[in-house]
Parts: sequence; structure tokens; C-alpha cells
Amino acid sequence: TWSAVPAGPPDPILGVSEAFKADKDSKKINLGVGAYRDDKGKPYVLSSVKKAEELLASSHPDKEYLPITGLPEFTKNAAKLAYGAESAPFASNSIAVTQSISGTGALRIGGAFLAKFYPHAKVIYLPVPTWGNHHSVFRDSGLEVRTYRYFDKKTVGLDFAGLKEDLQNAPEKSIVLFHACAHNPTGVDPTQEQWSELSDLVKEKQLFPFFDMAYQGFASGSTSRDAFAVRHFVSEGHQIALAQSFAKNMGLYGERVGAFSLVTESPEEKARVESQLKIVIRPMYSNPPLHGARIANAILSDGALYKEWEDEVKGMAERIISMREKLYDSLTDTLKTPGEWGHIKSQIGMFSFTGLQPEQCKALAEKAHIYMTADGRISMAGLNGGNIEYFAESVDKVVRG
Ligand code: PLP
Ligand code: TYF
Repeated sequence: TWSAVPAGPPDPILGVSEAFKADKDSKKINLGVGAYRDDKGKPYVLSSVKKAEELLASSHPDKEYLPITGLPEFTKNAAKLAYGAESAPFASNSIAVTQSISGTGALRIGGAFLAKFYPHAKVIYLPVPTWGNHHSVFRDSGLEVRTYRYFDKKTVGLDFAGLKEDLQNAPEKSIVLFHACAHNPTGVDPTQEQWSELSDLVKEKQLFPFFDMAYQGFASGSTSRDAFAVRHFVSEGHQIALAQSFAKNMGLYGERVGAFSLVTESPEEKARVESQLKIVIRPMYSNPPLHGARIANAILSDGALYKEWEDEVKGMAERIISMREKLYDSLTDTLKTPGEWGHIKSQIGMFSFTGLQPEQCKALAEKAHIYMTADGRISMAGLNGGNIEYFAESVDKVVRG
């Protein structure tokens, strides 16, 4: 029956983890997948999460189905975290929101809802480059995917002129995807002034802004600072779509906790939109998993746990920032590695787009047991006090050729 099914290519990011696993060298480093590691290189379960789980366990909750749109307290608190309690649509109960299978599931619900109900051309613009899965998610949701310029290889920074020109030239009312903060894979974000300009441009062209916020808190260490773009657009009157993930900022990767929301005009419109979100979700997976949403909600709804969580997010962000500084200092001061490395320090979030070429990345894997994606992206969280010098020396060697 399946003789005509061709073998598909492996996921370019998760494939790096496979190669890493197969390597038996003790010096090996995995800088592929974007998952936080502590200073010992180990996966990190947040103390706020452990406490939330203990609280939950001691209350012996049942295992009944959740409603189609998930745990109501969780979705309300998730929206509050993103939009802010003082946001007008939040305060007026006009945000349609549903729980989702983490950020990916939120993007997919959003894509499917837009494919079904967006009243204009069903075209979405994605930045170049972007998280690879964006293309597949929106294509398989039934949207036409196009791209806009984002990253300038020459300056290793934002191509703001190119970005604006491409959005200017997009048909009016197109959908445009923005990474809310900590752009994956480049680590390059617009400044607050640039976001303001983008908000004006989006308004002028009547584009529909869809924010993917997979790293709230991870960029600056502050969840409210990282929500600047989302909150600014909403305060300017944009009715946005938003995909949220709690994978990174709560370390809940495999629990698959997320939310999808749409700003609507009124509580009445919100109710209509939510009724249709249910109809989109019901044949996909019926209703979402319980445990992760309970953990996230326990943290978001308890003052002391929330405070502890905020400190832990800040701790993760700060460790990543300190690794950026150490790596920059090693390359420039200690090793005098040829080239310009300022972008290592200026880039934001989980990743650094090093500028290393595919053959250099390949050489690092083969000669130094260091694994990263072929585009030269490294997950900064894979670096720690024990391996950063070896990493810098290995980069120095491969750059010198
Ligand atoms: N969006 C971006 C930009 C990402 O980097 C990721 C990956 O972490 C996701 C969405 C979705 O991740 P998850 O489905 O694990 O929440
Ligand atoms: O870009 C990354 O590394 C993260 C993690 O299929 C990830 O977004 C990567 C690939 C994937 C799911 C998550």
C-alpha cells in the first residue's frame, strides 16, 4: 500500500540532536535545538514549576476532559501575561482565546482560523529567515505563504529598509507574521522606535498583524518588556492575532502549553469568534491536555510562585546574556579571532546567528564535536562555564582555516 511513499527529509533542527546523540566524544556540545540548559549543561526544571506540581499533586485533581478551548483560568492568565491587565481589550473582555498545543499548535489554530474566516486574500508574509516550521504550518493551514526581507547578511543586523519596502509592496490587508521578541533564528529584533514605525506602516497598509511570541521573558529577562511590540500594537488599535508558548519561559517544552488569541471589537464579537475557534479545534484534537495548563496556571495565579517564576526567567535570560559576553570577550580579546563579533553581544534571546558558513559548521561537527544548524545558528543556552572556552577556541581554529 505504501510502496509509493517517498522517504521524507529529517527536521533540520531536530536532526542536529540525532547527530549529537550518535557522537561518543566527551567534549561534544549540542548548540542545535533551542532548549535551555543550566550551567552544567543539564535540562532545567524550574523551581516554581516543581512547587506548582507539588501543590497540584497534593490537591489530587481529577482527570476530566477540559473544555475545547482549555482551562479557562489558564487562558485568561495567559492573555493577561501577554497583553497586560491594563490593556483595553483585556479589560473589556474582548480577547478571544483558546489553549493550544504549545506555540506550534497556537500557530496552527491561527492559520486554520484565518484560512477559514479571514475576509480578505488569504496570504501571509513571513520574515526571511524565520523558524522553518512557520512555512509548513501556514502552508498546511491553507494560507498562501510569501516572504519579506528581515536580516541583512552584510551588517548581520535588521534590514529595516528592505522590510519596510517589502511590506509597502505587499497587497493591502495581507497577513504579516512578526516574532514578538527574540527572533528565531537571527536574534535580531526591531528597536522600540522601529516597532512604532512598523505599527504605523501596518495601519497605513491595513495589514493584519500575527505575532508569534515563543520567548516572552527570554529576551530581556522581563516578561513585560518583551511584550512591548504586542502591547504597543494593541494600544495603537490593531486587532492582532497572537500565538503564545510556555515551552521556553516556563521550561515546559514537552508539556505542550500555549495559547492562541485574537483581539476583537466587543465581548459579543469575542463570543462569536470563540464559538468558531471551537469548531476549528474540535476535529483537530477535541480538547487540550490538562497537566501543563494546570502547572502554568498555578504559577500565573499565585503571587509568590509568580514572583519566583519571574526571577527564574530573569536568571535564564541573564545566564544567556553572560554567555554572549564571555564568548565575545574570548573571541576578540583572548583569541583575536579574525572578523567582527559584536553581533554575538547585540543579538537577543535564545539564539545567536554567528555568521559561520555551512562548511565551517560542518568542520566544527566533524573536527570538534560541536553541533549547530547549518545556517550558523547557535543556541546560546548550550554554552556554559565548562565548555565556552573550548567552543571559542574551536571557532577560532575553523575561522583561521
Ligand atoms: N515559534 C518560534 C519562533 C519558535 O522558535 C518555536 C520553537 O520553540 C515555536 C514557535 C513553537 O514552539 P513550541 O511548539 O514548542 O511552543
Ligand atoms: O528553533 C528551535 O530550536 C526551537 C525548538 O521541530 C524546536 O524552536 C525546533 C524544531 C522543532 C520544534 C521545536
